[in-house]
Formats: sequence, structure tokens, C-alpha cells
Amino acid sequence: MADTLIRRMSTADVGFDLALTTLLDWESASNPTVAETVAKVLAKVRAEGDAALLEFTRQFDGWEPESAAALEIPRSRIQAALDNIDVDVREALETAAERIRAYHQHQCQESWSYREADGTLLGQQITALERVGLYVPGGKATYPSSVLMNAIPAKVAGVDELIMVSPTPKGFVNEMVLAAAAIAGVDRVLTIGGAQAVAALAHGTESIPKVDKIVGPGNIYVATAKRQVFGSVGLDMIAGPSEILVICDGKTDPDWIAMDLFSQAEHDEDAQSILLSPDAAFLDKVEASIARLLPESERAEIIRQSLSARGALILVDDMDEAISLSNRIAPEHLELSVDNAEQLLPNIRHAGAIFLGRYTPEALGDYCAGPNHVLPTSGTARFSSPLGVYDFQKRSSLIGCSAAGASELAKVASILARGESLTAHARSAEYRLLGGENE
Ligand code: HSO
Ligand code: ZN
Repeated sequence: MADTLIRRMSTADVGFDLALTTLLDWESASNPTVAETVAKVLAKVRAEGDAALLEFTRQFDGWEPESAAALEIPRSRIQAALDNIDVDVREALETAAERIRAYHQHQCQESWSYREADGTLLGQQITALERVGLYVPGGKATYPSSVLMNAIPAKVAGVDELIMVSPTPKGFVNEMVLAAAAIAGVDRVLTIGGAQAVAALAHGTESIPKVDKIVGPGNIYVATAKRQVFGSVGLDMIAGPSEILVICDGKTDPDWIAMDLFSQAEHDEDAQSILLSPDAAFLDKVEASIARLLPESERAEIIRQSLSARGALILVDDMDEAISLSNRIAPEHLELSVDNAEQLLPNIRHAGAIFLGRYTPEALGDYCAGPNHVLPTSGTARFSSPLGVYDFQKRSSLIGCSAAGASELAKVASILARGESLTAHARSAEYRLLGGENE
């Protein structure tokens, strides 16, 4: 495969199923040495708090914070980043933020309750998480757009305090990330990263309060740390590499499709870009577009590696086959580059986000259409959903019995409790029986 830009496959190939399984296979590198290192970092931050954070920041990020207070970026500095940023960038961030906010407002859940004939009240109360930590990577994958996508739904949900952490190698702060944090309403920004930042958020230190949930992507150390603190704190998903699956009827400009495939491939070498089409001649054209456009791409090397290792142009029999293949893959992003894309929707079962029609490249969703770009990867769209307001709210159930209602329920509860040999349960219920000896 090394000498071809992107593999060609056909569902008619002998061994297609196996080849597809191999193509999709991606195991997050679980490295026992990393797990051990992370466990040590977590234990040290737990035991020594701020002192450990200062030490790890010196060691891993290569700068000398004077004290724990120096790990926090003052509000005035965050505002200054926003004030000083290029006006076009500021406007673009603000427009994106407004659209993301408006979309996520539709996700707000209402508390509800109903009353039964005997006066008993049953319901569900929605409340927001109090404090959330947002991890923002510092290295090659520092995305201001991801600050908006993680922070805005949290704020729409009603989270009181949103604490962002981001490593600042050699003390370097990304201005656009700070500006995005200001626009999204992030409350505190700390210049810590890696497993030590996850530990600080999960357990708290003298200067950092323990949070209820940690969201946001990170490298293998961050992902491993998140796995290790799970249970003490809530978590979002642990994301794998980005993926795109395009289904095209052969009538879209092949350059557009090639660039849509590049747009995911350029994220990293492990990203996956796949095109399905029933039109073999069209696949040839897209392959030619890839060959022509690749050398002029800024991130050509990453794209080349991603396409050759994990990309594919797949010939299918027809649209029905394309859709059933797509459902099997359960892609993070599905582009339906066809006429009347909406008509296909009832048949799409598994996809993180669905992009309808030739004028909806995934890139628009990544930045500013409104829906979240934090999506289930590696086939997990079979059972999970995009990040949203739901992830920052929780439900409490409500039960309020009237005297008559309690009496009725007590009869049932008493029998079931005695069946479980839980006599105190039974008697607790029976005390509420009306007209009985307990009244
Ligand atoms: N496509 C990425 C999100 C992103 N794209 C951020 C550009 N910036 C999620 O799969
Ligand atoms: Zn992207």
C-alpha cells in the first residue's frame, strides 16, 4: 500500500468483509508504561497538591512558575487576549459562538412532573453540574473551536464554574484559545496540563477545587489519566482519531470530495477518510484530484500518511449498499453528497453527525454551523451521541406520596420487601398503611 495514495476497494472483492474489518480496526494505544507513569503522577498530586503541580510543570512544560498563583491566568489577561486579537478572528469566533449557543439552547431539558388521582406526585427535576473542568491540549491539536464546542454547552446547561486547564510549554499561551475562552464564558484558566492537570481537577489541590466532571480531548497521558480517575469524577468520551465517511452519487465536483477527505486526514496520521460511490469512473476522478491537490496541501505529509494507512475509495453496487455499509461503520462524520439527501435520512441508523447535500462539507460543522464537533468515534456512534447540554445536566427523580397514595403503594412494597427479607423496608412502608393497626 505504501506506493499508492489511497487504497481502492469494491464490495464485490473476494475478502471484502475482512479487508473492511482490518481497515476499520483501531485500538487506542494502551501502554502499560504510560499507565504506570500516570498512576504515579496522580498519586503525587493527590498527596502533595500544589507543590506537585509546580514540580511537574517545571519538569514537563519547561517553565518556572513562582507559586501556585502563577499557574492561573488572570481575568484581565484573558480579556486582553480577546481585545487584542485580529478583528476578523474575533468576529468569526463570536459568530461561531452565537450559532453554537443558539443550537445548544434547543437541547435544554425541562423538569416535569405529574400528579396521580390520589394526589401522589411523580416527576423528574433537571439540574446542572456545579463545577466542570475542561482540558485543552497544548501541542499540535490546540483548537480554539474545541474550546467553544466544550464550554458553550456547559454554560447553556447552567454550570456555575467552568475551569479550563491547558499546558503551556515553556510558558507559551495560545492567544486564540484565550480569546475563545473569554467568549465562551470560561471562569478560570490554569496553565497546567497532562496527567497532573487531570489529577488536580479530579481530586482538588489547595488552589484548585475538585470538579464534578472533566471534558475535552488530550494525548495518551491525559486519556489514561481520565480512565484512572473515572468514578471519582464524571467524564466525557475518550475520543479516538477523527473520521469521515462520504457517500457520493458521482455528481459532486471530485475536487470538493477530495478536499473533504483531506479535511479529516489532516488532523493526524491515524485519522480515517473513506469515500463510497456506485460510480467507478467517479472514484477514478477523485483519485486524480487527490493526486493533484495533495502536493499543494500544507499538511501534505500528515494527509498522505493518513490516506495511505487508513483511507479508502470503495465501489459499492448502489446507494442502498452504501448506506448499509455506512451503518456498519457508524462513522463520526457522514457526508451525504447526493441529491435530496434528506430522503436518505430514515435509513441512516448510526453516525455521529450527518451532513446533508453537496453544500455541507464537514468543515462547516467543525467550526460554526452550530451542532457540536465533539462526536463519537471508532464505531461508538452505535451507542453514543455528540457532546451536548445533556452531558452537563443531570436528573433527580421526584416522588411525593399523598396519604392515600402511600397506603396503596405500601401494600405492594410490603410484599416485595418481605420477599427480599428486608423487614425494615416492609415495616417502614406498612407504617403508612391507612386504617391498619399501625395508624
Ligand atoms: N473534526 C474535529 C474537530 C475539529 N476540526 C476542530 C477542526 N478543528 C473532530 O473530529
Ligand atoms: Zn476537523
